[in-house]
Amino acid sequence: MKIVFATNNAHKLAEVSAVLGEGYELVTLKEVGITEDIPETGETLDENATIKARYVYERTGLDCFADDTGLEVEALNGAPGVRSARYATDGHDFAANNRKLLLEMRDKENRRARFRTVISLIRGGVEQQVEGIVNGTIATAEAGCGGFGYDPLFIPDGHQITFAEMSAEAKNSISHRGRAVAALTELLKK
Ligand code: ITT
Repeated sequence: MKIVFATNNAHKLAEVSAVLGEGYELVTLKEVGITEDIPETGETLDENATIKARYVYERTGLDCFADDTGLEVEALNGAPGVRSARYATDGHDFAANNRKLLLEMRDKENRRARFRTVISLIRGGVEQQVEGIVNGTIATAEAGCGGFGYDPLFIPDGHQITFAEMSAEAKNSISHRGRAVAALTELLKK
């Protein structure tokens, strides 16, 4: 089954295709002629996932899905949340975002956080949403070089290492995105 995944993030594309597995051919935005950044103007992850999926559907009429992900830190009242990509700068500067997060967390005892992924699927013109959550804590220093984004600072519950220190398979098996894509797979089977 061919389906468009509305992302410009190559890391996400790799993670999602690994979890979706055989039987699904992910089509990229470039392949359907969308080369501009899709504006993420929503105030919530749910809104942004919807905006991205509708943007693609309205231009192509193809079945598609989009995810929006945020890191929600308890001691920062849920920040960076929906602004996770643009926490430190206007762009997707992972290193600057991690530096800012460590700075904001320097005197915080409560280091609880979660990653939340919302996926909006539009199939046959009908829209559905699923989500995936992983709880954990923010490390006191970066560790590991796998994954992307905030992975070097996120220690999932039940583990002593960050997502960036795990193999891609290990991260996918417990991550927010892995869980959301598992729910997406169930929707696609129906
Ligand atoms: P698209 O909108 O093109 O899909 P994006 O990078 O903007 O790509 P999101 O808005 O969903 O993706 O994610 C916001 C930021 O959250 C992202 O830039 C990363 O910094 C961070 N992030 C998302 N998923 C992550 C993950 O699995 N591990 C660590 N950080 C992640």
